[in-house]
Amino acid sequence: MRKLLYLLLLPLLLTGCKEKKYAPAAYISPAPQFCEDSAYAYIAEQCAFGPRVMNTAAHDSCGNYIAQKFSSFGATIYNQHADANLYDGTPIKMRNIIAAFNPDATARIIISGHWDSRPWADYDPDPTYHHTPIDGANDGASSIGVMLELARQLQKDATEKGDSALFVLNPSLGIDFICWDAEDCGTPQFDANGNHESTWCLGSQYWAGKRHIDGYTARYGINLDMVGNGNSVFYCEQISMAYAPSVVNKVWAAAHRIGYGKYFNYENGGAVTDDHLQVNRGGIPCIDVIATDTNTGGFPATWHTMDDNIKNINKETLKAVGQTMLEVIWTEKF
Ligand code: AHN
Ligand code: ZN
Repeated sequence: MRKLLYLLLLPLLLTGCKEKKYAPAAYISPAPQFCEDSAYAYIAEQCAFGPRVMNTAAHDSCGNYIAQKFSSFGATIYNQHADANLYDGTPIKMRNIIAAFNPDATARIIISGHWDSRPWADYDPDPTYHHTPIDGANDGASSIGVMLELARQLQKDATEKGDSALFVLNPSLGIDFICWDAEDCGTPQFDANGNHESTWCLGSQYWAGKRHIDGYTARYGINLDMVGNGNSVFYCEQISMAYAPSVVNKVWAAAHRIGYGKYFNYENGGAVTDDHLQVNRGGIPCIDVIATDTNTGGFPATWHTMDDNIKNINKETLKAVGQTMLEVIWTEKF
């Protein structure tokens, strides 16, 4: 009886070996390694200016820093200066910063995030801080930190290939890193008149109506928001799914291919009023990669609180998002 069992098992074992031998090789990504330490350093440098609140010296100095960094990585910089008004009528001076790689390529993608920080910690558990500006290490600086590291990798790749071309990876692909201003000065909780969607995303609203280059367009956009805290997961955001489901799929599939499926969950999330909505309204399909807190199911625990500072930046989350973005860029087939 026992002998018979072995005999029955034998072919099974053999097939097992065979399958292993001819199993497809593990996926090897063509992308370079995203350096999360580097992204972290760019976040710390933004925070060191102080809160990047509209109409402040810290804001303006940090804007110069961001433009100078992208420029040092070989990008062509476009600035969009514009006037707008806060929810209460206060006039503000905005600056959208656009860093273009391969500026002459007609097939372009946008990678964006906002660079301003919220003027009020109006969700802080301690009400005495509700009128205090926040560092916005996660809410603001994390997206720009990841984008700067992506830009550094583009330059590094061109240099290593010994090509004088700025962007040798794919000559027909152009990338625009867009740093939105005035995203986060939407109506505060303490204002009795209530929240209005139009008070958020002022920089991207302006750009949707008037591009930095006449007639500018892009194939698609990926907006990053709050990509730097621990306990973060990225669900398929609903406005993204309505306007740009194939872009969601492209990014989520890239993450799963390289082992970051834990971070990029295929389940549906909520709908978030964010800069990607303005880009979509402007006619370019754009998604939002925005964190949900794994503990609460809401925005990250530091959201609009004094705790949104460099101490709560998590390098593993930066790596998961940054490496996924490199995978998307390096496998784009235009
Ligand atoms: C609203 O709260 C209306 N939108 C969230 C967008 C946001 C704020 N992202 C970061 N800060
Ligand atoms: Zn915010």
